[in-house]
Amino acid sequence: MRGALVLLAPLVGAAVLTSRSDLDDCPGYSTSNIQQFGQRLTADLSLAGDACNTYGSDLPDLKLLVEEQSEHRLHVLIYDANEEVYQVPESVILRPECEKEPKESHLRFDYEENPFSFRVLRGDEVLFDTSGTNLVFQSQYLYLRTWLPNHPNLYGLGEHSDSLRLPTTNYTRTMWNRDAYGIPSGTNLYGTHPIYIDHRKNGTHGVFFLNSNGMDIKIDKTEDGRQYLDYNTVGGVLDFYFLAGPRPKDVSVQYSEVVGLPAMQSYWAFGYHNCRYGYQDVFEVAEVVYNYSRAGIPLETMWTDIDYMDRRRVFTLDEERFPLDKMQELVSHLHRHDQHYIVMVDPAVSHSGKRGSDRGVFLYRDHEQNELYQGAVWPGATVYPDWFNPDTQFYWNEEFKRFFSKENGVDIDGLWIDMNEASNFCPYPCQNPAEYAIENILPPPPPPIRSPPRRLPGFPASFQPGHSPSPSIPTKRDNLVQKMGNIKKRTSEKAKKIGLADRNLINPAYQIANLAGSLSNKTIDTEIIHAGDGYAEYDTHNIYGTMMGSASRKAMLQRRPHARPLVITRSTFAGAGAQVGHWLGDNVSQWDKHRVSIAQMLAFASIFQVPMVGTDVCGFAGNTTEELCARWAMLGGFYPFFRNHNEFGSVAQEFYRWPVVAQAARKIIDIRYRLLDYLYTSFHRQTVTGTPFLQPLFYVYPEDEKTFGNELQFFFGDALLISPVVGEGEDFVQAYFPDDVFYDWFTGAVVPGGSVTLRNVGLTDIPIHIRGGRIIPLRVTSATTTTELRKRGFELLIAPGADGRAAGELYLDDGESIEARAAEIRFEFAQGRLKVLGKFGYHPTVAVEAVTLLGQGRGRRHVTRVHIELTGPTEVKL
Ligand code: MIG
Repeated sequence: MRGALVLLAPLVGAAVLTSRSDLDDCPGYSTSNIQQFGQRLTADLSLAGDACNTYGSDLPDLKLLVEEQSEHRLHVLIYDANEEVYQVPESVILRPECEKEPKESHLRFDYEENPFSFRVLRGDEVLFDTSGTNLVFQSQYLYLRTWLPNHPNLYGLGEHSDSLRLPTTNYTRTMWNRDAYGIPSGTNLYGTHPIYIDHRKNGTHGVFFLNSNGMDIKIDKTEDGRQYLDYNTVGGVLDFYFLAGPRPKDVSVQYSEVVGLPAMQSYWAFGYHNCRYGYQDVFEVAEVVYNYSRAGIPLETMWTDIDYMDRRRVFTLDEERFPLDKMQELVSHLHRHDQHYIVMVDPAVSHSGKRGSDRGVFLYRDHEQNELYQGAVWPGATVYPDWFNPDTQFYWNEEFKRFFSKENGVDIDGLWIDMNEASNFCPYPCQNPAEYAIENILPPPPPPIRSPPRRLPGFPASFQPGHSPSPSIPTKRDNLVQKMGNIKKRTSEKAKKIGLADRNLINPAYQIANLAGSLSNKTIDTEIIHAGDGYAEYDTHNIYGTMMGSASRKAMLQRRPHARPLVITRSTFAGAGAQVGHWLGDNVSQWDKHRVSIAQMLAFASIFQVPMVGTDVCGFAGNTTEELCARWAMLGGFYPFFRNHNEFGSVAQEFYRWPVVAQAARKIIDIRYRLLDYLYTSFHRQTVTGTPFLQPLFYVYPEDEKTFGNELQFFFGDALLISPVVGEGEDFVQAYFPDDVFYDWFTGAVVPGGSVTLRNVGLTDIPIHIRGGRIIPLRVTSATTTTELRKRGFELLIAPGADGRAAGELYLDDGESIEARAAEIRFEFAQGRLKVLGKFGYHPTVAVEAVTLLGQGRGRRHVTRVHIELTGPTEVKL
């Protein structure tokens, strides 16, 4: 019978194969040698009967390790006794330590010995319960099921474009990073974040499954109506972190203690960014910069896509369209105007264009034969850096140093990395990537350079019509890159946790529901073995993008050692936020993608600890419309990462293209910039405490059931409730206001609690409400750049709560240094008195110039002119 199942595997597909009955025959494990000392329990688990070998061979001997790591974190690890099975390397996720003397744990581990099953409880409440199902631990398949209460409120398990609160029947979340053009719902997208939070009225908890193998997490009910969630993964070990909560934001903080706190960003990074794929030449890029300034829309950062590259090869310039001298003039123009510049880098390096001496740092198909692995992407046949090779960082640093050199290269301020799932256009088995590229990828020769350039006042003469192009300085291909060290031989005989031998690394019997088909299709072959310890791509595919992110962050750091690097990546794994920000990939210029961006942003910022996040404003694929682009501009003003980006060939959508969109953009950038220190302060708090600064409503009102399914409104910082218009042709919002005091941002009016229809929301409007009890630091006026903005004085907006009190914070530093001197100021308001407290390690050049007090009556707002220096504690009577 079982043999038949294995034979059927490739034909039937994953969905049918995991029916319980197939696994019911598996014997489970029996427990022995149980030892408990202090906060730690260990035991041996032995296969309790005949192997069922469903999708590989059952491992006879396992070990159990349970640690109460802190009062709110329980670690449960089930691994192979020989420690051969792959585990996510510590270099990617440094494991948290146990607290030396933890307080008594809020979580309790409870288990059955034979067959082994376990439960995790908080008080009397069962949070996780594997009883009645036998866990399966095979060479290429692991299975574990937990029972859940009916109608659970589950969130997380990204990256996906489904509802924020996950469906609970017939739902599969597949984790296998994929170049997911169009971000279809119900499919695996670019990143892997196997954490869910389970929100119940009497408390919230989180479950993080630390595993990077391909997996299906299934949420469904049994035939007799029992709710479950199960894990089906093709490798790795069963490594769980249970996070006790009890509030949603506690779970987020506790998760940050496992995967790391997110990276702080520079002040300018929160400015407005413009990008598009398909700018033809450096003149067109300059023209866009010019048009923004002419339209009076503050442009903080200009971006360039792969268009700048010579035949789309990384670390090269198209010498005709993006010659170095012009690129340098463009960058200095931007810098002189306090603007910034970012370009894209892809991981895949052109096979023919690569530097000969650095071959050692790419992936090999066959180390012995010295044969490189090749795929096919934009530049044709390509090779891929092997981030496990210790020399790769050196290579990457040198490429960055040379190509992005301030003196001789393109002096970028931030970095955009793409295609790092990794993407490979050539389907498996990619026999002849070069031929595939010629037939399917390589574009026809591009049109001649567009001339003459347009008149661009403010740009150097060489950008103006009538100027004859000077011969460009060729990009040097010199011998900066030293001979790379010889590739290290695979040393898996000694190293542990690298991966079992003798597996089918291409077609495991259990097929996850990867939309791209087999594991290796449209990516790097999963049988490729990495340098160094010899990890298989089969196990490490989902961390490729994150490893590129951290290598790129380091490479940016060695160019500018003191500045916080802005690295925006497409592919992420759990914990990536400590190094990078994320844009949500190739969305579509459609209303449903505009709408789902809210849930996607919240999942990344609030749950996954990747708070520097945003989706392509106005939409990437397809053609946007004036209405959609205006609405998206207003919503994008509240994305932490605010960037307009568009696909090659789609109608132009820079904010100045339509009068209404331009007006919307000016208005929302004005509001965002006045709020920029509030954003910066809230974001900073997340980077030091893990407290999410963007929050779904249930994070703030965890007891209000009406908030649990709300995914269209959100808190921006803990004081502002944003309620965007989400439908085409609509000028209203069906909003919900929890039982609290909320003031209208524009009028100061108090809104009643409950479900409210907000009407007459024009294309240049977005409802913003201030939560009572908070003080928001504002700049008195906005500015055209964030550098200018920092010269504006402050205004404190006081929104008293029902008790008449309010409090707020302001974090200040130089805006870019990694080790910055800082001020952490707290404002407290009660009975007409404002106190300024805190640490004053950084002195801004400006003071608080105004205080606005919102009243409880309709539209009451009282402005007092003041002069409060933010250099030490003080108290003011208003
Ligand atoms: O195969 O660089 O998601 O933002 O414009 C497409 C071109 C490659 C995908 C990215 C998109 C970018 C595009 N890239």
